[in-house]
Amino acid sequence: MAPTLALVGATGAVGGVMIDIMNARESVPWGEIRLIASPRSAGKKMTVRGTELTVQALAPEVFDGVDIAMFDVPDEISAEWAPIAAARGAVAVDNSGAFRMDPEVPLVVPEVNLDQIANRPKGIIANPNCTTLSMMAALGSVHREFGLTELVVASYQAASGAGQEGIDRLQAELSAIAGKELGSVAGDVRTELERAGLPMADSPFAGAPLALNVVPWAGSLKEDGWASEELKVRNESRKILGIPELKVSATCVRVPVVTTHSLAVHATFEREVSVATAQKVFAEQASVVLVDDPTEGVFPTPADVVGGDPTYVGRIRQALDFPNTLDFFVCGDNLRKGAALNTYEVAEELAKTL
Ligand code: 2RA
Repeated sequence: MAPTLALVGATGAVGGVMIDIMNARESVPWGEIRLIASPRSAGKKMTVRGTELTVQALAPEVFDGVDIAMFDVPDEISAEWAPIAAARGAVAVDNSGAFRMDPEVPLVVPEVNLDQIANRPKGIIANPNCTTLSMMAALGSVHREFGLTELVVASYQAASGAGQEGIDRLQAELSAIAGKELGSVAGDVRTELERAGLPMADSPFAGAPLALNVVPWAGSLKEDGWASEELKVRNESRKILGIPELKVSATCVRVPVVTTHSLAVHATFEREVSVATAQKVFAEQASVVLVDDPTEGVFPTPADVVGGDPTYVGRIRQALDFPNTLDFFVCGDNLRKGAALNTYEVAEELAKTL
């Protein structure tokens, strides 16, 4: 019998992208699809693949008969409800941070460690943070070829990583400064935004303007001055790639882009590298698109790739002063492969095994 799928958090931003992804698929492996959300959204009607479905309130019984439950909800909701779904017989594929570093929960990117979906003693599979995910398909492919040993990355993270609030804030800031000659005097953007009724204290971007600016902070403060996003890149990369001792250093930066995270990657390998081989490896990886022609000024940018499923890779160079090291730039839609799409791909792969 075709498996039953539940989408928990159906009415949220990532839930909406998930429904778009299912609607765009040529075919899906599901029999019944259940949409689940908080009691506040229960009763809402949403159309999935031409059928109008009624959103059900989150409750233990809604998981009865469910084979796979995708969770796109805040950490605390996943922490409570993914185990309930698993206890009722579903495999939970969770897009929150609640289980990512749990040693009994695999952290899966299908292009890199699909085999791990079978290793799920808690009945839960985790989806990585969008910053890690945005580079992982590309990084995994060159790791297989050359053997990764060290990773230094700088992220250029979009406002939508901070949710709808982040998008709204960036749009409001851009509207408030439109047409004004700002950016040549220290503090003028901040002053103009405050004057326009956008106090920095209300911003999700660490109290700094995002318009006409870059903000070297994403996430919450952790020990020794690290931001949570930076530690996620380190810990999750190690777990996904299966290299517990991988040397990683990340600096996470927010940029005035609505959607699509980018990363500048400096990756060192065991074996000798070449740009030509790296380009071939990227080009052969199904979910990676090579956009790399320096002679023509061709490289990926968020504005050109947003809304796409693949990871886009360009600016591939052999580091001049570091042996066995490649520098490259990746862009990936943080709401698609970075969140909804990866979760859905894991669910589809699971469906083949049930
Ligand atoms: C961000 N990676 O961009 C986070 C979202 N999970 O803020």
